[in-house]
Order: sequence, then C-alpha cells, then structure tokens
Amino acid sequence: MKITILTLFPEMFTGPFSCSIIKRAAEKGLVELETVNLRDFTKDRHRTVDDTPYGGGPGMVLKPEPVFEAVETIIGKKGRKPYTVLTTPQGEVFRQQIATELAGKEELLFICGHYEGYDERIRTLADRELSIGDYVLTGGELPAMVMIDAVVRLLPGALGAPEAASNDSFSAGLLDYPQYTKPAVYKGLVVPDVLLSGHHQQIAAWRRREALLRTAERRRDLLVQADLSREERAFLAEKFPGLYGSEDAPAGRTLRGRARGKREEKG
Ligand code: 9D3
Repeated sequence: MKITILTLFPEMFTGPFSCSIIKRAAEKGLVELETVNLRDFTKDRHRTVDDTPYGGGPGMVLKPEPVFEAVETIIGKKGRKPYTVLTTPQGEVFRQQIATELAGKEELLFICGHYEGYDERIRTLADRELSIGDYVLTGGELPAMVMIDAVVRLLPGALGAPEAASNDSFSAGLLDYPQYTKPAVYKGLVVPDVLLSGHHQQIAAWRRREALLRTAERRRDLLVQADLSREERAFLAEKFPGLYGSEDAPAGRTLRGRARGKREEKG
C-alpha cells in the first residue's frame, strides 16, 4: 500500500512514522509513506495557503488552489487518483470497519487541514470525509496519524502473529476481556481461578462472558452491531433488563429509557 499525506506540517508525522509497527511495516515493504507539503504548491511570494472567509466571520480558510494543484500533481505522477480521505470535524466518525475498508485500497491520499476550515470546493476532491470523534483538535494531522495507524496494523504481515489483527475483540464488535499475568496474587489482588485451571474450554467461555458483560456495562451502543448468538443475547437480556429496548425497561437502562428518565427528572 502507498499512503500520501498532504499537510502543512509534514514534520508532525516524522515521530509516529519512525516508531513501532508503522516503521517495521515500512521496512518490510508493506507500506510506503510520503508526506507532501501543501505550501510547496503555492505560487505567491508569501506562500499563502489560507485567506479570510467570503461573507466575513472569524478565522482563516484553507484556499483551494494549493490543494487542487497538489492533488493534480500527485494524480499526474501516479496516473490515477488515489482513494482520497479529507480529515474534517464534519466527517463520518472513523471506526474499525472503515479501517478495514481503507486497508483494502492500493493507494490512499489523506488531505489534512490545519485551519478553522476549508474552502468548500476542496471537498470535491475527497472520496470520503472522516473525523476521529467529537472533540476539537488543532488540525487534521493527528486524525490522519490515528487512521493510518489503524489501517497499517491491518496489512497482512504488519503484526507479529498472523491472527493478531483478526483476533481483536473489536472485530467481533465487543470490548476486550480482562487479562492477567504473573504473579497470581499481587497486593492481595487475585487472578481468577479459572485462568489458572488449564481448562481451555472454560477459559474461552469465561473470557467471552466477561467481554459480553463489560460491553453491556460500558458500551451498550456496541452490542447492537455485535455478532452474538441467541444464547448470548438471552444471557445479557436477563442480566440487564431492558437492554434490547423493551418498553417497560427501567429508566436509564436502555437508550430510550435513559431519555425517558431524563424527561421524568425534569417533570
Ligand atoms: C468544530 C470546530 N470548528 C468550529 C468553527 C472550527 C474548527 C476547529 C478545529 C475546524 C477545524 C479544526 C481542526 N480539526 C480538524 O481538522 C479535524 C478534527 C478534529 O478537530 N476533531 C476530530 N476529528 C478531526 S478530523 C480533522
């Protein structure tokens, strides 16, 4: 896979890309990473990349010309347009399934902004607009790094063990089960007996159960999509009454119940 990043701050990428899994993946030839400085595609003496918004208002807006010039140059070199991601707070929220989709592309181009916004015409260059979540950052560089990290580790051979990526409990749509290592007792805190028992089937069942319980407690939004058996759904429905949205659920235990509880609080 080839990944090109269009940014005003190429230096931001040197640290993360020269460490750990991404570096090893690059050394193994699984991925080629290149940063391109947007400022190199300006034509004026001051190398201007942003300007004031038409119609007035605060902040500066990324100009279209340097971005279009850069993308056209990249397309010209490659002979075709890479699958293009625009990082933006207005984008769809990045999740594991999107990482999997991006990992299937031969060429990716990330366009990062580092201003209050873009000229809207830049959006026409993007195949996809992505955010990493509902918090305000100073630019799209960290989001691009986050997404690239999630994608590169999925490339076959990027992780040590071949099953490491497909084993992610996230790929089953659940949170991880609790893990322990030696010693068996530390500061009076004990490792669950089943893990010391050597009963592989019981261990697997315990782990699955713990993953289900944790997900139901912390992230019930994930359960809707999770790949669960009828038995597992029944087990959770019993432990968490109303988990699947029945009308007589206690307020606060379902998403609808929570909204109902809030309304009742206000009277
Ligand atoms: C939502 C805030 N905007 C209100 C006027 C201004 C603004 C602030 C910061 C617009 C862009 C940015 C820079 N952020 C990104 O470019 C960005 C981002 C983010 O801030 N959070 C999560 N994901 C992303 S992807 C790109």
